[in-house]
Amino acid sequence: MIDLYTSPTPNGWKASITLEEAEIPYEVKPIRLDKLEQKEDWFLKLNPNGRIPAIVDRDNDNFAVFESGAIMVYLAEMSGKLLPTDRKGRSRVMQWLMFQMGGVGPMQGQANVFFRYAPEKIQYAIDRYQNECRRLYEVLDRQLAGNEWLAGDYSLADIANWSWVSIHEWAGVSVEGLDHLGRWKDAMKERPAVQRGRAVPAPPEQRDDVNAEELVKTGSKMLV
Ligand SMILES: N[C@@H](CCC(=O)N[C@@H](CS)C(=O)NCC(=O)O)C(=O)O
Repeated sequence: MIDLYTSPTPNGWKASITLEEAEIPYEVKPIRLDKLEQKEDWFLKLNPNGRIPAIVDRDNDNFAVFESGAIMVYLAEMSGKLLPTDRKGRSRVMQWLMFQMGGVGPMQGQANVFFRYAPEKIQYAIDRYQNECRRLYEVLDRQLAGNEWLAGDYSLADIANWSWVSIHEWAGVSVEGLDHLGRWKDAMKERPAVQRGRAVPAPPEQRDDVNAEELVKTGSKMLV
């Protein structure tokens, strides 16, 4: 049994969708980012970085894992799913997972900050992060032109990148003209496990902290 500490954000969905796809039993422990629960001492013992997601593997001496990419790999290895074991296959998935961790995630995160949360509108910063994000989406689109999934069979690579691409509008980044990305996005959305994982910690309509106004307030709070 895995305890998943999470919030309704792309990095959180990476973990919940992986759990769903890998069919690993888990219990959701919602973290209210707007209440800065992720900065409390008890949580910093699980994740010294003070961010979601984090997991605790109750059946492995309560072993705690932080960083969404590391969580995904831990869960894939635990289940034997979503990450091939041959060296080339594994490397292909890791390359596209790292592409998300080092590229799409940070760039789109900064696009969110400057486009949505920053108290001052700095056009240079907005353009820089939105353009870089669009460039990364174009890389994904080219990879998907000749491949059904990003790295061989359906894998962690698809879950990680999709979790961010799925909220491109919030970052103000267009996916216009990226037809292969669009086809892949739709295929991802059709997967029942993706739908279940995307609804964690709770479907948006059941929450009072995920409307646009509250998200901007929460995002602004995290900048201090
Ligand atoms: N590199 C980390 C990033 C985690 C992260 O930035 N999480 C955000 C939500 S998507 C968060 O917890 N923000 C709260 C804060 O900054 O205090 C990962 O991939 O797990």
